[in-house]
Amino acid sequence: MNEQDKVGLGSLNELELYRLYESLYRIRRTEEKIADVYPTDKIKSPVHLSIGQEAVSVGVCEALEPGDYVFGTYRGHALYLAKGGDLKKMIAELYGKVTGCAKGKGGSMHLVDVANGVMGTSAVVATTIPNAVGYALGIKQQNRRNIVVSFFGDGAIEEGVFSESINFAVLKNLPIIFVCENNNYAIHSDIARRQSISEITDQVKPYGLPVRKIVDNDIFAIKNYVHSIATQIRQNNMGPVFVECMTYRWLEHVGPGSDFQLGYRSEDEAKKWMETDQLLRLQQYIKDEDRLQIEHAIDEEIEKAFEFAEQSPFPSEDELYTEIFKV
Ligand SMILES: Cc1ncc(C[n+]2csc(CCOP(=O)(O)OP(=O)(O)O)c2C)c(N)n1
Ligand SMILES: [Mg+2]
Repeated sequence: MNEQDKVGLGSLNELELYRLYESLYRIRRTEEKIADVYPTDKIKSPVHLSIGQEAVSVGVCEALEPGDYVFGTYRGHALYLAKGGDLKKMIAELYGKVTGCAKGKGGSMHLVDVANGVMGTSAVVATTIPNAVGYALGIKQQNRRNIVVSFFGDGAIEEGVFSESINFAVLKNLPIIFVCENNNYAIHSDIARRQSISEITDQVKPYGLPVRKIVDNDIFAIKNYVHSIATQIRQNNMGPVFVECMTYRWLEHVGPGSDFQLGYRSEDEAKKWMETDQLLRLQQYIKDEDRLQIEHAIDEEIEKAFEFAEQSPFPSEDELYTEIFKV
């Protein structure tokens, strides 16, 4: 066991460790199955896969309480599942079926499971950041002890609404954690080509909140840090916090394949990050017998979710004009 693992594992009990593994495994296998099925055209929306990045959603969500809330992005399968979102409803949503979590009207980029605190994901970069801040304001006004986590990519900090939202959250001392999943790219653009100050924490610090950068996709560091700040926020002695999690997308920006042929990044760069695979890292700490049992149960859960989606009907015509907002 290396030093980093000794420190990280030191604060986790066996149940917590197993939960991390289960969640990582569920997300990885679900997305691999999505990638397999995608070419059949049964999945009716574009898919932005998180393979390689799962540790961020899992590390954060395992540090939260069931009554906490998350808001995310179009790369949202991992977050939805990590927060306990219903797997069957997610797959049905991807298939465009009426049993989907958004009645088949939103697809992969618009996942929601309010009962489990997944408040929504959106195709438009940075749009759920102000939603999350507004929700945190509501919680504070109601004197509730829950917290909100806003997830977004490194590209989202380039939207004006990010600055407005973070400023307001600090000003009002809101119970929110901003989690930036920094995979170094916005579609095919490297952050070094987009930003004069490429250290995101240096850009965010002047807003007047604690900032922390966590390197290497380190799931133990993410969980332990988020748990400690969530506790402090709940005790009402800390306002917003910004956490930057360094991670890496293994597959293409959108779709199930790889994209090294495009030339904007190298396979060698990806290989280095693949060595930080948190699923493999955790495997060494789970007894083989237990691991096989966990994996078997989750494989079955995933099969059933795809069967459910296959067998569900598409929305009927009556659904065309429901859930429509008119100004
Ligand atoms: C407001 C807006 N501008 C541009 C786009 C096109 N777009 C889709 S994804 C993306 C990159 C975002 O990168 P990042 O926030 O780092 O997320 P990642 O895809 O890396 O997870 C862009 C520019 C969009 N969807 N919304
Ligand atoms: Mg990115």
